[in-house]
Amino acid sequence: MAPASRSRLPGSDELTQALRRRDIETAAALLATTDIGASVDWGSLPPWLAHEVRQERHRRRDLDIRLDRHVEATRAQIERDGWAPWRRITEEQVSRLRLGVDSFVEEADRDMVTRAPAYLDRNYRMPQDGYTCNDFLAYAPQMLEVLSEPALVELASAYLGRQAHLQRVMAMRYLPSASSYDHQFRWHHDMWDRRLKLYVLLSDIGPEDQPMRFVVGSHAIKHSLTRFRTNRVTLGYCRRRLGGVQEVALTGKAGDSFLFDSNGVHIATRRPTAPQRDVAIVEWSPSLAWIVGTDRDVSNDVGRFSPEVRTSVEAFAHARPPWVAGSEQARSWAVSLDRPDLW
Ligand SMILES: O=C(O)CCC(=O)C(=O)O
Repeated sequence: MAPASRSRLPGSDELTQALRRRDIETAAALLATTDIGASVDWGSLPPWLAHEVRQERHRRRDLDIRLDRHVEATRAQIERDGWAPWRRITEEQVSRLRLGVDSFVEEADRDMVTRAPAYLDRNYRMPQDGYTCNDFLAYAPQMLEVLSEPALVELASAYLGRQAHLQRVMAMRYLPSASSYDHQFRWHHDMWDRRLKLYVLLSDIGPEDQPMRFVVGSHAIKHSLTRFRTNRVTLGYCRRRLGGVQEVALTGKAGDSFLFDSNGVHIATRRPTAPQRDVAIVEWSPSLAWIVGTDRDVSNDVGRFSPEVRTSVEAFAHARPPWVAGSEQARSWAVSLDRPDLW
């Protein structure tokens, strides 16, 4: 008996035709309807093609939200440049959040968990002289005030063109260090396609300190599957794809904040003589894949939010974080690559 053809394309006739023509835009539009999505045999698609459809799907705009004029200007700047400044948080918020950073760092030091940047631990110390917390709400409940600001949540959904889902609330402390060889300390994108991040400075960060730098306009690059998986990006690659490179450093006073699309190419600068640097980061995804969640019970708080904000937090509030034993998320952060139902 002849072996089954490996190139057989799945799903509805229309979708099959679109994929044969490599008309990814049409394929993605068709995939937006659940019926087709549910009947597609994704296993038989070549991975590079599935990747392209997924990228297209992530960029589809299903929502049209009218924003206040100032917020719309911020959205338009992110659309154009990949980043924009956002509002300052108060000094009181800064001091409370810094206490949250102190307490997760203390715990990471006590637990002596040292890892390369990872996704499956609640918090850990990095060999690169720094600390990461993947559940900053557990240490700083005040982050709820920051991430539930209605204008911010509306902006996130408007920018993503789909319902924004809160995905992860993080904090990082970097000590002075020359270590800059890998992970977020080299040029990278976040391997997530279109996603919005709020980046809040919790210490003053000047251009000569350890700021994050971002390649303006690089959020628009659609990386090939190989590039996406290996995440080896360089300024030369950005230059080739964009025709030039303009970098911006996210510097400012403690309390300043920024928004950026994490598909954009960025890097954490390290300097051996710079002061310790603290930031908090909030991620919103257009997809329900890999919603990290929190150990904190936020159900009462969520009940008080406006309906729009509540919708953005709901999946997060109910998710079982990957560091919890038996969590279905423990497998991998890259879950959305092979979960078309979650694109
Ligand atoms: O900590 C930084 O400055 C960079 C953070 C980063 O690379 C990221 O959020 O993906």
